[in-house]
Amino acid sequence: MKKIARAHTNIALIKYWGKADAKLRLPLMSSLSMTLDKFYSDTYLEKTDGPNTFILNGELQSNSTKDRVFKYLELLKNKYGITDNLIVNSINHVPTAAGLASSSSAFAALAAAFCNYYELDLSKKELSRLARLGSGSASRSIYGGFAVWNKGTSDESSYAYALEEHPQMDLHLIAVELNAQPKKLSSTKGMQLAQTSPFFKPWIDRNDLELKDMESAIHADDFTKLGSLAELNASEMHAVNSTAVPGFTYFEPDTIKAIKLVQNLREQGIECYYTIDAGPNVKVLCQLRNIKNIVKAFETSFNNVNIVVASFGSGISYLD
Ligand code: 2P0
Repeated sequence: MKKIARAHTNIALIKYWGKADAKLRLPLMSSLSMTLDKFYSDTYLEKTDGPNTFILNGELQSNSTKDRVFKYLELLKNKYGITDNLIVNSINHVPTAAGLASSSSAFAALAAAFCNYYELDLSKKELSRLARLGSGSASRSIYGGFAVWNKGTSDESSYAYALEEHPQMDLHLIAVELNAQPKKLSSTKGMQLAQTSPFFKPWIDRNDLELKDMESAIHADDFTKLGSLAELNASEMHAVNSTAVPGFTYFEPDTIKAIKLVQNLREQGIECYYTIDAGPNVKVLCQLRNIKNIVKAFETSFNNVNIVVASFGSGISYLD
C-alpha cells in the first residue's frame, strides 16, 4: 500500500473569510482557489502503543500545532469508530521562504492519509468534506488546478469540487516573502472580527457575482479579468478587516510598498495583480513572459526578499 498522502497548498482567488458554523467549518461564502505546484505536505500514519504523537519535519511537536492536529485526529477517529493511537508523520514542503500558510495542504494531507491508512474508500467529495473539518481551505486542496468550495448549508453540502484540474491557462504566482514573523492574529480570529465591519454584509452579498465572474474569466482564459477580480476580492477582504470594530490589518509597511510596486509595474505595461491572505506577504499573479521582470523589480525594491515562482499543482496523490 502506498502510505504517504501528498496535498498541495492552494491560494484563494475568491477568499473564504468568515464562518457560518465554527464547529463544522461551514463558510459564509463560497471560494475559489488555485492549487500550487511548489508547496505541499506529505503525511503518513503509524499505529502506536504510546500516546498520539505528531512529528513535523522530523521534530516531535509539543506546541499548539500539536493540539489542533490531535483534536482533528480525535474527530476522525470518533467518526469512523477507530480507537488506535497514532503517530502522525508530516513533512511540509512549504519553504519558510514562501511566506505561505500550510494549513490547507497539512489538513488535506492528514485527512487523505487517515482515509488511506484505514482503507475508507471515500469519494473526493467526501474527502473534501472531511478535510474541511480540519481547516476550511483544506477542502480545496483535494483537487489540482482550480477548485471551488461551495459554501453549502450543512456538513453534507459544504465541499469543494474541481473547476478545472489541469488548466492550460498561462497563469503563474510569485510568492514574495516580505516578513517571516508568525502572524499575530490567527485566521480563525481575524475572520470572526471581520464580521463586525459594516462592509462585511455588502461584501458577502457580492460573493455569488464575484464567483460567477471569476469562473467565466477562467473558462474564457482571460488573465486580465482573473487578475483584476482576484485583486479586488483580496482588497475587499482587507477592507473589511480595517473597518472592523476594532479595526485591524495584516499589512506591514512593506505590504503597501509591494502593492504600489505591482501598480507601477502595471502602469509600465507589465501586467500583474496582487492577492494577499491573512499575513503581510504578497502573491503576484502574472503570465510567463513577465515573470523575470517582476522578480527583478521586487529584488531591486526590497532587501533580502525571498521569492518563489509557482504554477498549477495537482490534487491529492499517494506515494510509497
Ligand atoms: C482562503 N484564508 O480562502 C482564506 C483567505 C486566509 C485568507 O482560508 O479557521 O486556515 O482553519 O477554517 O483555512 C485561512 O483560513 O481557516 C484561509 P480555518 P483557514 O484561503
